[in-house]
Amino acid sequence: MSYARCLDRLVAVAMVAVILVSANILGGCATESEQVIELEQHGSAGRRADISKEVAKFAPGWEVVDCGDDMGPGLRAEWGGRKNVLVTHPTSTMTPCVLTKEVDVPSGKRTTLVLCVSQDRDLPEDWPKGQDLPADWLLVVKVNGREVFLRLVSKKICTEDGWATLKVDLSPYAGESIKLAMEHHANNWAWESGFWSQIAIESK
Ligand SMILES: [Ca+2]
Repeated sequence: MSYARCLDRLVAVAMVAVILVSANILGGCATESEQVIELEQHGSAGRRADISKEVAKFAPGWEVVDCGDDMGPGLRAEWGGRKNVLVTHPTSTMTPCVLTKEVDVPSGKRTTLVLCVSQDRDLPEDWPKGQDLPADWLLVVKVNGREVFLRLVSKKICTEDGWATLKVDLSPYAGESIKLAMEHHANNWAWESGFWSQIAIESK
């Protein structure tokens, strides 16, 4: 959402929940429990954008529902120093954008969901100098409807290049056909765009 709209909405924001979360991460990101402050507001439902073709091109086999149309979601030829970047956005504070895929997890191998993600970093022209952009969004990964991973995607978890590599172990489901879902939730309804430079499932 735009800076002006964000300010308008932030005035109306009311805090409704504080969620303590912890998540297991393999790889180069922090593993400590995080406190995620979820701010909700009423009446913020937005319009949806159909980015199904872009998602199919970026990550074959994945489907998308409930992508909001704020901030121009879809594929960008280049963003954040990387080429071919997918942009998603929640529809509202209550309705995440969801990417899903049916996955046959092979037996006898270690299977991992590998994601490279980032958050908005485009400063508005009138943004106060020296003040960090409060850009973040909440990533939830579910297997067969059960939450197996949660992470607040923000500058804090990214490396110097501005990207975070997140890994979710799918080996416990070896030999099974699972429904994998990645939910992009809003957090604070401010700078909620999610950026994906990689969505991959690796079996070794
Ligand atoms: Ca946010």
